[in-house]
Amino acid sequence: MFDRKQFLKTSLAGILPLGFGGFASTKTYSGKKPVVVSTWRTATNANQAAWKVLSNGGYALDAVEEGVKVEESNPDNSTVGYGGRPDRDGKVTLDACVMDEAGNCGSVACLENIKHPVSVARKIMTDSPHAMLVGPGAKQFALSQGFPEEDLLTPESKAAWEAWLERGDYTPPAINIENHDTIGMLALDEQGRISGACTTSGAAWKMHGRVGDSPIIGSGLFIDPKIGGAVATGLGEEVIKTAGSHLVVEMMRAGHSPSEACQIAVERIIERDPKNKEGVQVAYIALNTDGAYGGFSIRQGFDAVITDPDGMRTEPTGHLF
Ligand code: SD4
Repeated sequence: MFDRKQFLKTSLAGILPLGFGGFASTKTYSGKKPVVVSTWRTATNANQAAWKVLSNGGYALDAVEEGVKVEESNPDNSTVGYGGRPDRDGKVTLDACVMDEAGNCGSVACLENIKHPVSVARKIMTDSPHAMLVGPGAKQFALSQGFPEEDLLTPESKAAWEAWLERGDYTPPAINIENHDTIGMLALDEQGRISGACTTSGAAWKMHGRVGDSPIIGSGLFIDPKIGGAVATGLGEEVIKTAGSHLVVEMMRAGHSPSEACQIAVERIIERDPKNKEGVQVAYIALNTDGAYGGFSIRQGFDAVITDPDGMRTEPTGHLF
């Protein structure tokens, strides 16, 4: 369960450093395995696809890839893959990454015309000497690996972009459940291997070439083989400025539960710039190598989908505001 009690105990402390558990805590936090956790309540189909892999004794990395691909293919998800909202020039540009149980990673940013950036990211990890490819070079690599070139701008996305052009207002909308469901996913398989994936079309109407946190290892996603993993969603610029997912994992290493660690990373965003109290949403989910999971968000409205041997459920996380 998300540590709501712990949150209530500590939320009144506002943004002061957290003392519970202590940095030298020897507490252990354990859950069940296999388990898959993903961002936003919209991710039930994705969780189901991941669970199919995990419940058959499959590999965590296969589970997260299969899981997030469901949303990459879903034209109704306007923030991921096919059907993702374009940038201000009308181009759909995608960001994604993966990390495995050994801390290997692959990442792709500003990729156009390829429906499954998460699979391109995995190929970069396994079949290239690099960790990250961007833009035309990433596309060239994807095509060389046999990924088909596709138009990802759906008629709905095109219409939404055209309506936005009429307004011509460049203020990025506050990211929350009403307008955002980037998918981040963490899985621990039966053999105890932990992996993660994150994939998004980023902020709608962004400047062409804008890259968010989602493909940045340590910001949008981080896995430490011995500790666990974390993944972020929300306003990527703020996640990047605080290297959020890495911070969450390091706080788990320091002895905090997954929810406590996520809360610390959320509070860091407000500490760094108190103006982020107004309108900014960032949320983290975390999973440790014992199967304990948790999450925390700046504001209300964020939740996560969890599937483990007890079944699938959606749980809201603690939040600051
Ligand atoms: C980004 N973090 O590109 C992503 C957006 C997001 O739900 O998570 N949306 O900034």
